[in-house]
Amino acid sequence: MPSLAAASAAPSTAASSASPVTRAQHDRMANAIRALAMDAVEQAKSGHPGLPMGAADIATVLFTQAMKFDPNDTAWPDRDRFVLSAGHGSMLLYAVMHLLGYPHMTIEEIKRFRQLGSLTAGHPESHVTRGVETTTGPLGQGLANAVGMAIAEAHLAAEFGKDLVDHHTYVLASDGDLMEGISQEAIALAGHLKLNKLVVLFDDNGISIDGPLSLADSVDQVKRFEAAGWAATRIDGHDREAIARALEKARSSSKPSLIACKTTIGFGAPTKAGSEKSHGSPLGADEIKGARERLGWTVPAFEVPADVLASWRSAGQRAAAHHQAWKQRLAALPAEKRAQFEQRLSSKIETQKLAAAVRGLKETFAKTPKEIATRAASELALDALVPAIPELVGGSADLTGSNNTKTKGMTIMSSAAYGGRFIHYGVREHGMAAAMNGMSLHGGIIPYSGTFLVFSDYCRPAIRLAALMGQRVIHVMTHDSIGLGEDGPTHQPVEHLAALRAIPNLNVYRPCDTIETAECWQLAIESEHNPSVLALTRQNLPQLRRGVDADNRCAAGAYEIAPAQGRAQGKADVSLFASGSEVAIAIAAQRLLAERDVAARVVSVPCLDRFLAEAADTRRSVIGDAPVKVAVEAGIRQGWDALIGTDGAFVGMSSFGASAPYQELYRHFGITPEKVAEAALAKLGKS
Ligand SMILES: Cc1ncc(C[n+]2csc(CCOP(=O)(O)OP(=O)(O)O)c2C)c(N)n1
Repeated sequence: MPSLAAASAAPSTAASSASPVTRAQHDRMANAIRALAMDAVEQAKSGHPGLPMGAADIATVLFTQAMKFDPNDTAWPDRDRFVLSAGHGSMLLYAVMHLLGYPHMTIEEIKRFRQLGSLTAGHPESHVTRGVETTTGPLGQGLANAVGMAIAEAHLAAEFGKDLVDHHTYVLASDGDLMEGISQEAIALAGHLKLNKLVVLFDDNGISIDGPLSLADSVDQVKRFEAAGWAATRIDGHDREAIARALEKARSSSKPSLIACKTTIGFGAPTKAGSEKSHGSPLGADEIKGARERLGWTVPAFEVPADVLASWRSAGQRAAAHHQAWKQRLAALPAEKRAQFEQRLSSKIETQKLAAAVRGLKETFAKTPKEIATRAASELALDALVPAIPELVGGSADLTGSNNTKTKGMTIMSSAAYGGRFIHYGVREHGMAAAMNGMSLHGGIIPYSGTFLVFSDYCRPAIRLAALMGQRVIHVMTHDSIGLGEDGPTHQPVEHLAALRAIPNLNVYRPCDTIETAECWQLAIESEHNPSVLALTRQNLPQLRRGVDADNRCAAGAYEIAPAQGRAQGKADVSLFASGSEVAIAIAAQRLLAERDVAARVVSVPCLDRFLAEAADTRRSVIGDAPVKVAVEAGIRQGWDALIGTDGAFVGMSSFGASAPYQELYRHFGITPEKVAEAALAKLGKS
């Protein structure tokens, strides 16, 4: 094992069980975290002091001896990642960042804990605070994000080599994190992929909100992790040397590592330590006074003694030389490889390559129109996009053949081949979606995945966080309506499009044919700060777009795909709005209406979210001023009133589906050209 001297030169690969500080120094450094957490929570009159006080020893050893990072460059690609999965303990992270010398994490920010516009939100928010690696709070998500980060590290290391990519991902997880179901998916995937640079420190304090953990849980976590293929150990989480030793061992493990650290929640608080009373509310003045006495902390609130701060600040600089050496290695690379790496980590994709690939697809589809399902069109799109966009890493939650997310050229990512670009996530939709967030946060990867649209419910908490964080993750969700047929109502999404559209900052695409599918893929890949869902059909659809449009017509979210015949642009008796598989139905209805001398126009709405974000003028001109408006979508009405108003007619679903061949279901539920035409005629008083 490398010596202590080596630890300061190259902290990524080295640490020593012998601490560089004395026990007394360590205690004072850890107590600085405890005091800042107590003080900030007290001042905010809200927050969670228990975890930061209990886990202060773990954090002190981790950040001052094991981790490599540069407070002055939070975007350094080869930094170790730290994920505070138990986001309620946010003051732990803020205190550590302040003590280490992250320039923006000033004492003023600590004093503004939980206040509007501060960098110290109630739970850590990566989109608000540089140096916070992911937004946590919903328990279990951070742990699963970290699995994605470790996957990204392994993948990029395989591609670019360990000279550029060689870092660890550390997680602090609580009882709550490990009780959440998502943790099982994450742990199993990490064990299977042998992500040996993932280290989970479990804050094993035996307390949650309701009281002792024994009220609700009796899992042996060490055995549980071992069963999933992890190296797992149990230590005293207040013993700095045991923590250092365990970390050192974890770093040389061939498996992911769990270190279960026995701690006392609220450590130092005279009456509330070891009790749920310290979990989630200010300790109160008397308790804080008592804690200060016990901890020997004599300075006033928000103050840190100069010697303690100096120790922390010097720890913050431990990796400076390492960072410098990394920069030199990068600079010494052949220009092309360096440019490739910098491009990959910049999160700026090569838009010209993307545009060329999409143009090629549109030309091919225009030349030989195809009547295929949009899931199949998506596969054709991916055949062109995956080679053009090296950031794309695909996968599926055990529905690869149904989701069409694996292109012919893709190889599988495994513990023997991290360079593979397709991940078999197993039947783990939630873990998959959260791991995708982690990959995107890590950088260098645009993850896309596959499952059925109905199982978006199983992914939803992670998709919501992707939207909150503004992460580019792409969910291919096929079998997007009753059009999937015989599998029946358990598998037929009805409310899912509306439910996903309700998530701010998420774009839900539902293309109507091959060309729209290619365009929607382009938009999803270009959306650097939005997650996307591509809702795709199982059943074949006619190709409605025939020419090659230079523009991406889906970009505005809605456009007139079939103008009213014999009328000036936008002038019509009826406007028909539809998405996906129902656009063809609307066009057939347009023909039926023409037979009744009714001029109807059809507006395709591949992305309602994008459309509603357009300027009012654009929206008005696309919606048009036809006196009758009808929307048709094989889902619920919710959301469509923004186009058709409360007076508009809606043809779609208002109940669960049923098990039958899909053509019969469309007839049974009245989603047919005839019913659309009837709805329009009724509104015109012509029925
Ligand atoms: C998904 C989810 N459910 C519920 C909560 C509310 N919550 C916050 S912390 C917590 C449990 C606290 O116990 P533990 O995780 O052991 O943290 P500790 O008490 O040790 O700080 C709960 C239920 C949450 N944040 N996320």
